[in-house]
Amino acid sequence: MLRLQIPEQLVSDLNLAAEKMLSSESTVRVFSHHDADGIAAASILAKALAREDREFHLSIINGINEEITKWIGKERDELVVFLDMGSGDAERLASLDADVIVLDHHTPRESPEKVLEINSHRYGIDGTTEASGSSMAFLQALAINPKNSNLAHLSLVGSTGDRQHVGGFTGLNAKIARMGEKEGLISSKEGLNLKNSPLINAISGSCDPFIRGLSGREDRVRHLLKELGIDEGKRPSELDEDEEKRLGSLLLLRLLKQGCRPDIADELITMRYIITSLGIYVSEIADYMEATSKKDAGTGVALGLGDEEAMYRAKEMAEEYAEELMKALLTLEKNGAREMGHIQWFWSYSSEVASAQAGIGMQYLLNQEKPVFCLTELERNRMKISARGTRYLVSKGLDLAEVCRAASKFGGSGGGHNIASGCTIPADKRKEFLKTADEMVGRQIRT
Ligand SMILES: [Mn+2]
Repeated sequence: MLRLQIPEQLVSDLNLAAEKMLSSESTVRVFSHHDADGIAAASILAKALAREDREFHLSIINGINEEITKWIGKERDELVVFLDMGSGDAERLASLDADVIVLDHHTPRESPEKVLEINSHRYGIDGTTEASGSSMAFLQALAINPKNSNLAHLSLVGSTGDRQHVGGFTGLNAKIARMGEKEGLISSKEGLNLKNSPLINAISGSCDPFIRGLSGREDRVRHLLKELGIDEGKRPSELDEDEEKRLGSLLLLRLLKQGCRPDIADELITMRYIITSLGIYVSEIADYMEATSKKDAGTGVALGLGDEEAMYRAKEMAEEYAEELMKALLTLEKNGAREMGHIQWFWSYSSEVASAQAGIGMQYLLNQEKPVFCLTELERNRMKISARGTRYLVSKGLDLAEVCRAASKFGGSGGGHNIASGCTIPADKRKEFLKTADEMVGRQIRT
């Protein structure tokens, strides 16, 4: 813990939480968030508790709603831990008749006194860029037992799932990456931000970066590689320096030409972290986890715990998910988004890929001056909205968490980060919400 040089108050709060978990006479009830970060965080804490022979019961959930609080009441849980969520749910947490620990990195709001809320932001660590739910779970695991430092790679998987690796890990994440390298868990090397599969697949199957005219189009990629004189069967890691340079600069040029901001196009050459025991990129495991969060979160947790069979299943799910996402991105490439004064929006037909479609669309396909709102119809007259911006827009004042919280004015709820946020609203309030969002963003971004 000292090795990570984290604030003293944070250390003492983590120690207090560890003590509660280790001394609890009842089962530790753990809830974690339904995405790659949440699943990685859950795996980390599950492993740490199992190593201490602590009994725990884990569920992966979408958020803390009334159903969940009722459930906790019925179970008569005494000690409840929320991972990658909980900050901002003050009222619901206050109503619980249990000892509650929150390990989170989302923008905090007021929290009831009886809750031990360990949110990175409260200790001066930026939870949008420097720490994920998994980073917080990893710190907690270290407080439980320093031997858990050998879970550092899972922490990075979670942070990557929350896209905190973009531009290289910083702050707490960077410290954890160094710890992982020192322990020999991971190694890093700069390279092309593509999957390490044969180039023909790595480029045509690339959703992120989405390269206009190449992503989703095998024939054009084949043609391009032929022109460059590069063997389409080679993997990115097998390219010699000259080949990597030629291919890299060509792809970079294409990204800039399609309207990508330079800071995003630059991500094409990035630090690649490899999990040494598996020989697989951290980002690929994050993709596996993200896919399991949509299809079967239990497989994701099993993968995090080191189950080989789960790894195989998760890989299949990731391939299936990538196919669906590619289809959605090609549709967005073709149709674009509808623009209002300060925002843009589009419909997604798949709630499974909607948030990724919005995030990637924002970075690679859409107008860079306006955040995007992606709409998906849910059952029972509800609608899900995923809002995505860029670091550039945030630097100009954009705060999508504030915008999505406005959903409560329309009988919905929402929140998140300044750069990425989400909400659900009654479907018939769509126009009113978009109008409000447009006005709010207009006030936030003053040019
Ligand atoms: Mn998270």
